[in-house]
Amino acid sequence: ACTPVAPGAVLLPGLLTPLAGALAAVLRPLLWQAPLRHLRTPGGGRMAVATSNAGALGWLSDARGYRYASQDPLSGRPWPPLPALLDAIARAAAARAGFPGFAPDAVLVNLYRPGVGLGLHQDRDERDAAWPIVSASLGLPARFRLGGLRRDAPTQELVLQHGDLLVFGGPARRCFHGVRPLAAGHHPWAGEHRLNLTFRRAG
Ligand code: MD5
Ligand code: FE
Repeated sequence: ACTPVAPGAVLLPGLLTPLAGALAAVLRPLLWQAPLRHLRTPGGGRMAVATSNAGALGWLSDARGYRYASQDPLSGRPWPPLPALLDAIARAAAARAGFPGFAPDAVLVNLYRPGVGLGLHQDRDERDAAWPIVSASLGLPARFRLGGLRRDAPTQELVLQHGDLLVFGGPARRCFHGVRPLAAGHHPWAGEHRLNLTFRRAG
């Protein structure tokens, strides 16, 4: 199924479920090389979501602001390469949603625990917003909020489940969005966690 949830946003439900074991095998060494961490925000806070990256570029937040960088500030080394399996998943999802030729150069890994959410925001640190963002959800379900081009526009909610892929292109690429604080739960693949992978063409 290829379900449009808003103009430019396409849900591919459950597509990753059969790949969960293979995904665990590529994510484990990746997160060992570039561990999940709670970044500082420009306002002086600490992100509730823990993040890491793979690929030529990685998304960072610190006192200086938001940006993409080619090195992990924790190690001073390049981010781990984008595993071939992840690259293939992102390209296939984008193609199915109408974006052939998508070549991600960054995957941002987001780890949520019960009580942790992500406030409404836009993704605008990437060079060319003509490329979509591909989002993969694993582990505990999340109530995802999709709004409009203005922060005060009404939002719709959809539940993202383990294995779901969501492609944001076209008008949806610039929409405000967020994640409600996770409900407590246990997932056989992820324990008390939700893992979200967002594939981007950042540079
Ligand atoms: C998540 N992560 O579930 C989401 C999935 C982030 C983030 O929001 O910035 O890491 S990505 C959702 C997304 C990307 C681009 C556009 C839109 C949603 N949208 O228009 O709704 O952890
Ligand atoms: Fe976002």
